[in-house]
Amino acid sequence: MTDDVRLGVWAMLGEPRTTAALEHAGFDWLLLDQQHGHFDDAAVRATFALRREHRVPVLVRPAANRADLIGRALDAGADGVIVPLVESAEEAEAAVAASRYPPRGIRSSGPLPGSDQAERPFVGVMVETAAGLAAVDAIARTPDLDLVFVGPFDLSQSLGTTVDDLLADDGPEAPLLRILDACRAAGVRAGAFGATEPRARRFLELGFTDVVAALDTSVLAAGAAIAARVRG
Ligand code: 3PY
Ligand code: MG
Repeated sequence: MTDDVRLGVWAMLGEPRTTAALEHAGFDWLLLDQQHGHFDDAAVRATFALRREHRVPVLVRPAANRADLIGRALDAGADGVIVPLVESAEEAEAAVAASRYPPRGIRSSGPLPGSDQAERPFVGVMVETAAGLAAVDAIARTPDLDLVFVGPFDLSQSLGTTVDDLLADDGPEAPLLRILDACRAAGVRAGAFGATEPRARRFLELGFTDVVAALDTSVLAAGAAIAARVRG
């Protein structure tokens, strides 16, 4: 595994204390999910309020590609965002602009302490539809974009296949290889939602670097396996 690999853990439960503990669990980054996870704004703020050491970047996935939602996540203290369902270069540019203060972007400045923490937050956009895939070269070239991130559940659904068939495909037209090529050509990072160990390994094998290796729920389930082992 190269030094450039950054393994993430994806928090869905909306549980500030459990989530804050994950910052110390050995992953390289942590994400709070406001799209499909149980993180409302209060849970996001409570999680950041519990943060003491800033060991690893903590990102937020807002519920949608909207400047108000992205601004609120950054004001709460996020080190960056991964924005869902981006389908064009214009939508990618909107996500970057929402994350930057003028003159580069349109982010509004709030007076509360902490809201100006990340001057240059990390910005990832999710390619997870057939339309996003068709536009991936232009999306990846968006100025100041850091990451293109694959959502394999939505992408496989949109392409009429399954997650495992999408992951197994390494033919000349393979969607995941197309996304990797676009990222390499543009010089941005390539990430993906692996979430289980075999899928995370497969994404790494294909060449993705910013791979989600576990969910908060799977971390808990792995700990629960101790009961079975102790019982013998
Ligand atoms: C997807 O796979 O579509 C995701 O967004 C993962 O949460
Ligand atoms: Mg998705």
